[in-house]
This record gives sequence, C-alpha cells and structure tokens, in this order.
Amino acid sequence: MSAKFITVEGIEGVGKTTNIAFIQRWLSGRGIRYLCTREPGGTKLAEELRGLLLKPRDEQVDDVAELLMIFAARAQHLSNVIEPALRQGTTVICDRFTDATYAYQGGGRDLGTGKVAVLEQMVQGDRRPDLVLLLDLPVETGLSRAKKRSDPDRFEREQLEFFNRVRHTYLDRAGQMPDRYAIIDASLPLADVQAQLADVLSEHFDND
Ligand code: Z5A
Repeated sequence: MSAKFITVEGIEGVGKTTNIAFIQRWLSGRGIRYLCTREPGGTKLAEELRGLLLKPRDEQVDDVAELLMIFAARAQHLSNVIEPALRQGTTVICDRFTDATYAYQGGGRDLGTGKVAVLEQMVQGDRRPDLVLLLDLPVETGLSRAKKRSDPDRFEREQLEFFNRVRHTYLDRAGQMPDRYAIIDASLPLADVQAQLADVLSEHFDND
C-alpha cells in the first residue's frame, strides 16, 4: 500500500483535533504507519512562524505578508517533514494545508486564488493531498464550540462574515475537486461524524 498524504480541513471549532485522534486510532488499528503534523507548523522554524501568525497585535498585518509567512512555514515543513516521510512510505496526516490558504487567505481575506496558486506551485511543485477531509458545519455552530476556549488568536478574532467566506471557499473547492475531497457533516454527534470518517478511510485504504 502506498503512503498517502491526507489533510484535515474546516472552519474554526469544526472538530479537527478531536477527529484527528480518531483517524490515528483507525490507522493504528490497521497497522498503517503514519505521521501526524500540522500547519502552520510542524518544524521548529515553522512553529515559530505559526506563533508570529497567530499572535494578536496592534499593527495591521498586510494580507500578502500573512500569505508569504504561511508559505514560508509550508516550504520548511514540506522539505523537512512531509516529503521525507512520504518517501519512506509513511502516511502523513496534516491538520490543515494549502486548502486552508485558499479558504482563509483567498476567501476570508479576499485575496482570490491567483496569488495562492502561484505560491502553491512554487513551494509544492506537483505535491497535493491525496485526500482532503473537509469537516463542514454552519459557522455559528463552529464558533460556539470554539468559544469555550480562552484567549482567541488573531484569526479567532475575525467576524462571522469572514468565516462564512472561508466556509464557502472550502465548499466551492470541494465541489470542483470531488475526487480529492470528502465532505463530512461535522454538525452531527461525534459518533456519526466518526462513522462517516471511517467509511471514507475504508474506501481509500481498503481498496488500495
Ligand atoms: N490558517 C490560515 O489562515 N491559513 C493557512 O493556510 C493555515 C492556517 C494552514 C490556526 O489553525 C489558524 O491558522 C486557523 C486558520 C489559520 N485559525 N482559525 N480559525 P488551527 O487549525 O490550529 O486552529 P483552529 O481552527 O482554531 O482549530 P482548533 O482550535 O484545533 O479547533 P478544532 O480542532 O477544529 O476543534 P476541536 O478542538 O476538535 O473541537 C472544538 C470543540 O468542539 C471541543 O470542545 C470538542 O470537544 C467539540 N466537538 C468536536 N466535535 C464535536 C461534535 N461532533 N459534537 C459536539 N461537540 C464537538
């Protein structure tokens, strides 16, 4: 079985962390070797860039500066962690990847797809996720789940409209690339969300 590059995406509070733990258990149960990582982050330098990106600050952050920092972290993460793991036959589970950039910077910040696509090609070459698990729910539900946490970061301080643009960009991309995306209804109780995930994972791994 070839190693796969799987990413988990969705808006704020959609349950990525909770469900990545389930995906890890599912893979372990089948004896599949995997590595779990996240973006922005995944290496020392990329985690430092993540800290800079998420920190609330008085200074207005330029949208293109934000975009470039995300891709700087991604270049480091890809060359030091993701590509070596895939080369060694290890499946990679990544909490967010470039679909998040299309959704948050392209859609949320309204930068559009052009600038994201140029950097995607420059940094990733042909590397794209084999499977994008898009956890989807209404923005209000996600925000109310996430609100239970303290100290919102720079993204969590955004307004409802921002997250609606992010959600719709994700859904548009999923509609354009149905072979690569699986949309999971994350508004359901956890057991139902995980049953959907198990079905999609079985489809991708058991038929390989
Ligand atoms: N960002 C970007 O702008 N551009 C990029 O290219 C990339 C990222 C890669 C940090 O991401 C920020 O980076 C992110 C976008 C930006 N900011 N935002 N928004 P992150 O992934 O680290 O942060 P996050 O989106 O805030 O994720 P999170 O904090 O890890 O939340 P989550 O993992 O999706 O949710 P959770 O912690 O698993 O669940 C939230 C709560 O809901 C928790 O209490 C659960 O117990 C509960 N939960 C989960 N599932 C259920 C169900 N089914 N029913 C009821 N309750 C549930």
